[in-house]
Amino acid sequence: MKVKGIKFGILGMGRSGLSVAAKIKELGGIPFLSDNNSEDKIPDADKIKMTFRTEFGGHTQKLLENDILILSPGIPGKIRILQDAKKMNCRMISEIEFSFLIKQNKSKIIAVTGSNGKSTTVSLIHHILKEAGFNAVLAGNIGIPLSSYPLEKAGIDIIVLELSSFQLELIDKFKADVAALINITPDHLNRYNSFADYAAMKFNIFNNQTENDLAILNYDDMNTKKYNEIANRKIKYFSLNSETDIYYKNNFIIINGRKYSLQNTSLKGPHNIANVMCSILAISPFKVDARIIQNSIDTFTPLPHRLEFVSEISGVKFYNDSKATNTDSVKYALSSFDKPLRIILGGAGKNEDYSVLIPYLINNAKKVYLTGDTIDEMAAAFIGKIKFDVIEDFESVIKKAFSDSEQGDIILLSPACTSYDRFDNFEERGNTFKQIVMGLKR
Ligand code: UMA
Ligand code: ADP
Repeated sequence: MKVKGIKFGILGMGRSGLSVAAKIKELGGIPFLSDNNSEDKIPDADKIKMTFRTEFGGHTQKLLENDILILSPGIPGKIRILQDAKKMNCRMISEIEFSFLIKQNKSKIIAVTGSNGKSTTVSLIHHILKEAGFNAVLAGNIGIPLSSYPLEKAGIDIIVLELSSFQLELIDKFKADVAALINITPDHLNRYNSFADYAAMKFNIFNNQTENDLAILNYDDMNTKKYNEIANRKIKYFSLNSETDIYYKNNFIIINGRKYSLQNTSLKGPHNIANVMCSILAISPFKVDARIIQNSIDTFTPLPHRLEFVSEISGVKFYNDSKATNTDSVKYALSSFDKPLRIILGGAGKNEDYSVLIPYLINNAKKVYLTGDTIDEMAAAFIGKIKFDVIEDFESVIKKAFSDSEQGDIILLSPACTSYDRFDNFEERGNTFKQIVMGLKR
């Protein structure tokens, strides 16, 4: 892609926007950054203004004076300025597409999407590849913009890329050598018109693949298993229940007759077995020694905020699952323990139907505690079906769950919602939970 001398209008001054603007400048292009937030709300606005041409407090027609628009993932396509841009046939791409277009051909891409399990899976893939000696980098929705790497230079063997549905919206030429779709369950329904629209974005991960590329699908997920339009490439399935290309049987993961043990892994729950299977399939074209794979499964440290054990106080165990921001991840959390738990639910909602949790709560919850902005919505879904306490304050809800507990109980924060009602992100919510728990210990 020619960048030198080209004018790029970039929407969003978050991680993606700033990273892609820096790359464009480095390659001789002319970036113009636009954000709908006012200057005082953008961190380091002074520095940004000194480095780039900018506008704050709204996206104006100035954006349309550029040759190409690059959208940060958080920018919904329906905003006014983008409607104008469409009418003018202005070229619009994502930060992922731009990065792909400047990348060295030799650097391979393993891309992973899904409603849940992306970060765990890409982190495990990256860990295995590093252990095997590849120069592999981890990028995308996990928090590191793809454009922040020296993609235009030789040296990167494999890019392990986590892709959200947002990042799959504006891709065109993007092609993954290996593309995996872990699952599709309701999420982000506040951005899309329907579940079908959301699911369609996820399938974009297979766009442009050819017979030399590998597509990985979950045989247990009705929404991905049935997908039969992805001809012209190799397809491999993973399953917890059926003997597919890779599967789970008698406590072993089996692929081509070879067995991997999960005896020493720190990952918890059946969903994580699926993530491990997906990871093994994803690295299969790269010929990694089986001993290295087994050793990597054994040594992988699970990411924080995903069913993370925090502490045990007076015989009560606390787990932080702050990254559980939709109902499906909460279903898996509830199925990952062998005894009923006290679960803290609630936060900022995404138009999900919370009643889908009822059977899981009946079977696996000792008591339910509702907090956050979704209190009314959740209470309306649960009333008459399950008992719950309502406590608005985050610290108080944790203390109440603890004071109700007896020895042997488990308290789990698994909110089924984003954190934006009270916190900047899921990490802040999870860290606050951990601090409060450690306070109880003291
Ligand atoms: N903004 C506008 N106009 C708008 C809306 C937002 O200018 O109409 C501005 C905001 O004021 C802000 C900037 O856009 O200054 C933020 O852009 P962004 O939301 O795209 O955030 P980034 O910091 O660029 O982070 C993005 C991803 N964020 C989202 O998809 C919302 C990060 O995923 C990702 O890690 C990062 O790129 C690097 O690739 C986060 C996320 O929440 C973790 N992802 C969702 C999820 O996992 O559920 C999809
Ligand atoms: P993502 O990056 O897709 O959000 P994470 O690995 O960060 O995925 O996990 C997010 C939440 O989903 C956590 O609560 C985790 O326990 C749960 N989870 C992880 N893998 C899966 C899976 N394969 N299916 C359902 N839930 C999962």
